[in-house]
Amino acid sequence: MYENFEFDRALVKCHPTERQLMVEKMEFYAFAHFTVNTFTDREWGDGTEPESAFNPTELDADQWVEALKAAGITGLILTCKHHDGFCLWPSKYTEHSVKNSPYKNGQGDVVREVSEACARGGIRFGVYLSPWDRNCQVYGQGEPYDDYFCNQLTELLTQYGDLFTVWFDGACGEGPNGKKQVYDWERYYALIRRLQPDAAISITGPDIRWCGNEAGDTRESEWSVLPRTVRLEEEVAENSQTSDNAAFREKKLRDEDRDLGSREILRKATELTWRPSETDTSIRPGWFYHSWEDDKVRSVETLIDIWYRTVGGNSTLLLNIPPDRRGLFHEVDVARLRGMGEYIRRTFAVNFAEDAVITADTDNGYDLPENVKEDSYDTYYKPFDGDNTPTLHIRLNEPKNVTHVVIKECIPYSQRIERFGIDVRVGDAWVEVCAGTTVGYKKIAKFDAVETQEIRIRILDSRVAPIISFVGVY
Ligand code: FUL
Repeated sequence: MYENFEFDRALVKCHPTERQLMVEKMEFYAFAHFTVNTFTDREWGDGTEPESAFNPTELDADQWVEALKAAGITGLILTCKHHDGFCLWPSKYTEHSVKNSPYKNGQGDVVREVSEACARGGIRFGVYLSPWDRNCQVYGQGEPYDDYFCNQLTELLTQYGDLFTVWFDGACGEGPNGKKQVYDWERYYALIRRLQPDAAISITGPDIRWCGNEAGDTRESEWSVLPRTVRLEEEVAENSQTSDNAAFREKKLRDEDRDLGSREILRKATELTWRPSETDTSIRPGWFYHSWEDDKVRSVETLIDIWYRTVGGNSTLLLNIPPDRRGLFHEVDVARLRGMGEYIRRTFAVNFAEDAVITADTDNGYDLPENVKEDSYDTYYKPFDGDNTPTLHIRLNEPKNVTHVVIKECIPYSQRIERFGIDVRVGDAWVEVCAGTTVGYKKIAKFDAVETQEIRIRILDSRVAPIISFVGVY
C-alpha cells in the first residue's frame, strides 16, 4: 500500500512545461501540406521536380485563415519544405525553391504570406521542415547536411515572427545519392531553443508526442505522463521505408500501442516525462491536394467525431487541409470546416453549470467545488490529500435537456484521474450516462439528451487526490 502511494506520488511529479501548456490550450490547429506535389499529383516528391512545377494562380492565405477560424482552429503549420526538398520561401542555401518558380515571377515567399495572414487573422503560425531531403546534394554526408539544415532552420526561425511549433517527422529515407542521413537532432533542438525559446518541438522532439497513427484513431485512455522513450518512433521509421505512404495513412493504432501510460507500463519505466498526444490526420485521404479526392473529403460528422475523441480525449487535433493548385482551400473543405465550427459553437453555447450549485460529498478540501465554474488553472477543486475518490454534485437552477459534461484536470499539477463515472438524476434514480477512464487536459462526455436538474461526477480512481479545474454542463 505504502509502496503504491510513493509510486503514485512519483507519477504526478510530471507536469507540462509552459510550451506544452501553450500547445495543449490551443486544442485544435491545422496543417497545410503544399508544395510541388500539389502540381504533380503526388504524395511524396522525389526531389527531381522542376521548380517551374510550382505555380499557384490565385494564392490567398487570408482565405485559408478565414476558413480555419470558421472551424474554431487556433493555429496553422505550413510544410515549408517537404521530403522533395522544394522550399516555399526563397532560401539562400538552395536553388530549389519558389525563387526559381513562375509564382510571382520568382519574387514570391509563401512562408511570409502565410505567416502574415495568420498574424492578421489572430491565429498562431508554425513550421514543418522535413529533415529528409531528396533534392539536397549533401544529404547523407553527415555534418555538411546538418549545416544546410540548420541554415534553413535559422531562416525560418528568424524571419517569420514568433512560431508556436517546429514540427519534425522522423522520416529518414535515401537522398539523391542513395545515402541516408544520420540527423543531429540535439543540434537542431538547441538551435530552436536559442532562436525561438517559446516554440514547442513536435513529434520528433521533446515537447509534443505523435499519437501513433495518421488515420485519426484515438485511445480510450490517453495519458500525458509516459516513459521517456515510447516505441512509436519505430512506426515513423517504418513509414519511410515504403515508397508511397497510402496504406500507412489508413493504418490504425497497433494493439501494443493502445496503452502507453497505465500504472503497469510506468512501473517498468526508468524515467518518466510529460509528453502530451497530438493527433495528426487529413481532411482528405491524402496529405496533399488531388482533384480526384474532391468527393472524398471527410464529412462534418466524421470530423466532429474525430474532434470529440481528440480534443475531448486528452489529445490535441492537428487537421490537415491541403491548398489546391489555385493556392486556395477547396470549396468542399471550406464548407466542412464551417460545418464543424457551427456545430461546436452551437453545442457548447450555454454552460448550465455556470449558475448551478456545486458541492462535494466529502469534506470540502481547501479549494472549494464551486471553483470549477471558472475555466482557469488558478482556481480549482481539490479534496484533502488522500481523498482520491470524491464525488461532485451539480445542481442546476432548473431542469435542462443535457447532452454533454466537460471535465478538465488542472494539468499544471499533472494528470491524476484514472477512472470516473457521470450520472444524471431522473426522478428518484441516478442514471449513469458515461463511464470513463482518463481525463487530463479535457474530457468531453457526450450522451443521449436527458432532462435533468442534477448531475454527479464520481471519481472512482485517481493516482493521488484529483485537482479539477473546470466542469461544464451543456
Ligand atoms: C509523414 C509524411 O511522410 C507525410 O507526407 C506527411 O507529411 C505526414 C504529416 O508526416 O511522416
